Amino acid sequence: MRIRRYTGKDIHEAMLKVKMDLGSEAIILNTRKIRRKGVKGLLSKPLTEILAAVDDDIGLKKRIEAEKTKNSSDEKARIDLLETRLSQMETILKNIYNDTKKKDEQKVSEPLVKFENPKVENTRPPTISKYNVNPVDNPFSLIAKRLADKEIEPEIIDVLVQNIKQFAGNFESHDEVMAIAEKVVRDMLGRPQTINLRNDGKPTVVLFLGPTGVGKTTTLAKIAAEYSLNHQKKIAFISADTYRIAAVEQLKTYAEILNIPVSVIYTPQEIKEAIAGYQDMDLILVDTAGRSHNDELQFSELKALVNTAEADEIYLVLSCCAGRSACRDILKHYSFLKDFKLLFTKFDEVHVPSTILNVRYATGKPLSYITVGQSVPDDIEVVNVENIAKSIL
Ligand SMILES: Nc1nc2c(ncn2[C@@H]2O[C@H](COP(=O)(O)OP(=O)(O)O)[C@@H](O)[C@H]2O)c(=O)[nH]1
Ligand SMILES: [Mg+2]
Repeated sequence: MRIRRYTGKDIHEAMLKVKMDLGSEAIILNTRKIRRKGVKGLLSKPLTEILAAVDDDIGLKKRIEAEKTKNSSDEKARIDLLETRLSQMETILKNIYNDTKKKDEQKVSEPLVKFENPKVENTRPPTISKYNVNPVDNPFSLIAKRLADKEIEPEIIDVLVQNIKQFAGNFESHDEVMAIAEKVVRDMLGRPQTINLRNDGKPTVVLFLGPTGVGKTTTLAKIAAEYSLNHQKKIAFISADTYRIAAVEQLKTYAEILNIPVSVIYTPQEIKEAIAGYQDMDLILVDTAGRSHNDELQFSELKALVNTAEADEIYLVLSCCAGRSACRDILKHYSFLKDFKLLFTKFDEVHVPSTILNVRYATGKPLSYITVGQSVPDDIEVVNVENIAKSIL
């Protein structure tokens, strides 16, 4: 890690120096205003000083970045190819299923498996599985056990295993069933959706809600950096988190670094005015206070804010670390929301992102971004459902 100080006549000049010297991977540790020494300092405007750091393995990071960019341009072609292959695979699966079905007409007794799907039972004659020696070896039971070990809700396991069976038919090789299982989990996770910018010249208003400490403010800054630095969009922040002075200060610090205007509102009614003041912006990101679940007054204020803001999009921000019962509790409190997307933080702090599947199933709402560390602006990605399905299974 290398740490250096840079000064400039304003934040832009100082940031430029940071970028030229340390590159875009630099992390900003602190910014402050300083004066030149002596009489000259008293007469002139204060300078901006930035304390910035960069990891020494920056070369490695660069290579990873280059690889990422290459991959994303190839991605469309890859998805097309995969989709074609998948539909070919489905046809082959169906054919083999029909063949096996005929052959199995005379065979008897099916091994005892949990999560039997009655519909499949009624329409399909009993079969003998290669795995019928011991139910534990049955791939469906194995999958069910794995999911249960990973704290996936029992109801979800039930649905998943039914679907896997329906797709898998009589496929019995472990690898084949696992490949199908992954596809079923991916389908359940759905396609992630990101911010959809309006194209009528009006700003897109996006609200971030969620419990205290999940990472709303940090995430807002990451998204703002992405849209302002990489997409050249004009961004404004509105902070509705006035419960803690530090919360507003935190947002203001990011705003200053990114040169983004901020307005602070103290009552839900003020949001209209704040939005009206930013009509020349492309994107307005609204930070809110995490509410204590038990404080009904705070929640009714949050509801009022949601109703008054008439935001284009709402993101419910949740931590991957939240356990099953905590999640249920949180979702109950935010059940007044109609349309929203799910944004998960602290992916880097869990081994298996089971919470993502549990919450996705419980709400039926689309996934969006995922944050993978504390670093602003780097540690945010669009959810990769392939990776999540793999690690859940
Ligand atoms: N490990 C980890 N920490 C995070 C992540 N996102 C945010 N944090 C940390 O979580 C803490 C609370 O973040 P903050 O944005 O203030 O949360 P808020 O109260 O929801 O606004 C801070 O220390 C952040 O650095 C993440 O993806 N991974
Ligand atoms: Mg905050």
